[in-house]
Amino acid sequence: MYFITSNEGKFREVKELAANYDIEVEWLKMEYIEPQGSSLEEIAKLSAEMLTEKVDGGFVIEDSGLFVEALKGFPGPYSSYVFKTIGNEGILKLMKGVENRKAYFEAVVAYFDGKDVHVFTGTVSGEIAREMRGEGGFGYDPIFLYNGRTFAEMDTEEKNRVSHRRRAFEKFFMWLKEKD
Ligand code: ITT
Repeated sequence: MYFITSNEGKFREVKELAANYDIEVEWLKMEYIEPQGSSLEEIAKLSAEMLTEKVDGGFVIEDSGLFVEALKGFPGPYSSYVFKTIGNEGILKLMKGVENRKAYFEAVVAYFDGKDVHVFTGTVSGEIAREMRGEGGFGYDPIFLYNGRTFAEMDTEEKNRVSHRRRAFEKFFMWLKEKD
């Protein structure tokens, strides 16, 4: 199955997750323009529909984001842009002196089977750390605390046990298996 993403970290995690279901995922490294939308679900769906025009056959994509409660859900659907601009330092700055550190990651998988687009969602709740910690993972992992450690302090296997990506892809893979 082709997984279209420009993000190597995502691909690495999904490859491992898929292996548990005996599914082989191939990386179609490609950057595509994300349409605007108010939710990740809407964006993932629209992106998949747009990509059906460009890619032959079935494929899967995933859109994800970090939602910080004290920032009213920011960066949410803008996570990619915010990461490229202000990054983790910027989020930590916005959160300086803020007591409510609650945040969650969401991942939305959109699968095109050659005919229709199917969507699967997963979330994981945690907190925004007070400083960056850890060398692993990617993106916001160094500032996302789960049970006292950041995602960047975990290896792929450990993050994959609890992550938003795991939860979304698990739903998708189970659905695929049941369908066969
Ligand atoms: P593609 O759209 O090409 O798949 P992207 O990196 O642009 O790659 P998203 O728009 O879905 O992917 O990602 C939004 C941002 O959230 C991006 O900056 C990621 O680095 C970050 N992000 C997504 N999943 C994450 C995770 O598991 N841990 C940390 N940061 C994550």
